[in-house]
Amino acid sequence: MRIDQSVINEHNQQYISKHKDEFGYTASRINNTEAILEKLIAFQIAIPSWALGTGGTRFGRFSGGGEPRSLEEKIADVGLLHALNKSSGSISLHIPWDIPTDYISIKSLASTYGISFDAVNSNTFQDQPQQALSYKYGSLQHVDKGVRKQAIEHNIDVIKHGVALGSKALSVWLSDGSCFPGQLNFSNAFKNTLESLEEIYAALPSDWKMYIEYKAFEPNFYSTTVGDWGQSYLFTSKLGEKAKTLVDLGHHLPNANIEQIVSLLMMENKLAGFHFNDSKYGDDDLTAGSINPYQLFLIFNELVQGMNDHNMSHATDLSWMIDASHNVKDPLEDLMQSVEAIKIAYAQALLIDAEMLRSAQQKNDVAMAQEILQNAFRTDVRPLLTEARIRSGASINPLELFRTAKLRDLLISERGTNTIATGL
Ligand code: RM4
Ligand code: MN
Ligand code: MN
Repeated sequence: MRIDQSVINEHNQQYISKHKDEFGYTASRINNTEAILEKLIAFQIAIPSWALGTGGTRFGRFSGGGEPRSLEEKIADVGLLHALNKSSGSISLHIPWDIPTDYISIKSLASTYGISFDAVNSNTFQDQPQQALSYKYGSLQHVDKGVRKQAIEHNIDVIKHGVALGSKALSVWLSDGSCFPGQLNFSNAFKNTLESLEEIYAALPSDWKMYIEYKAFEPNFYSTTVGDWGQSYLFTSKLGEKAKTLVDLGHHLPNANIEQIVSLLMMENKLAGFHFNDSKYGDDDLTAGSINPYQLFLIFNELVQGMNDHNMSHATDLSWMIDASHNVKDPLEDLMQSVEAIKIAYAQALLIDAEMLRSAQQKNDVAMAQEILQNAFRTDVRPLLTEARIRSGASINPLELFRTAKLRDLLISERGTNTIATGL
């Protein structure tokens, strides 16, 4: 399903004068409005192919209907999102949940929506029906060389799919670890994993990156072989320049100072990018910014400072993606909310006067440092986001348009109520 540009324009027309007032007020209070708008327009956040259906927990799943039944329909959903917000211009595939068969037609379908292919993700945390050996006791870490070889080959296969689609990175998230003390020799597991990753790394095209994602626990509950940023950093630094550490916001132990992790990874030029989500307890995969928007802002403060210090392009030098699961909300509405929250945090971070902050730090003026951060955080930047959307041909209010145009009902009538999207 596609939304006609005229529907977006007509909807925008209703709200344009209210927006002009709000934008005028906001713009009059900040100095660098045009520069911020340019950055907001360029900033795109990839959508994972496995987050377009209803998520669930081990206790149940409550589908809302109209879920995409195929890769083509997933691309159509991301296309719809992108038409509404002009900020979701790429899709990240998880193999084998989504295996393209005809690359040329999938690529050309995606391009009709203005969608490109972000990082490809391998999956060695589940067994597939025709698979010879099991990942029950791990994949790249496995004590059996045969299992490691199978997992290595899968990753190389994923790279091949990615090359055909125009992706430029492989994301590796391993569930490898152990559930009970004594089950695993930690250093052997590390060495096996490193050796396996080296083989995969050797298969990377020259302009590709390899992202190593860490996660503290789940599905293993005693140890995880890439359990934290230190372990990921150890792997990526041993592997080489193309390997970087991927931060998924939900993958830390409670109260971890993620912004400090981000700052240090950037200092070492080892930050790959993000899987955005929010959480209260563990890997809850909730909407970005829904629980702790201040943390998201503090992370963006470090990101903006770090990217500026290293002369990096905000839009393209790090990888930006959502990794969330929607148990009770419409997946597309939830994704719109995540994109909005991420861009709000980014815009607020762009308001910070880095020189003033540095001078407050230099003078140990703690109160002033807090004032500088919180003044930015408490600024309502939503009119800036709206202006950026208008200038890029998107909707003034994507969520409202999604509802008033009854887009979910249209998707349900096209696809049915009992469809299930592949993914988690
Ligand atoms: C993991 C991790 C990975 C994602 C899988 C589905 O917890 O976040 O990035 O690919 O879930
Ligand atoms: Mn993730
Ligand atoms: Mn996760």
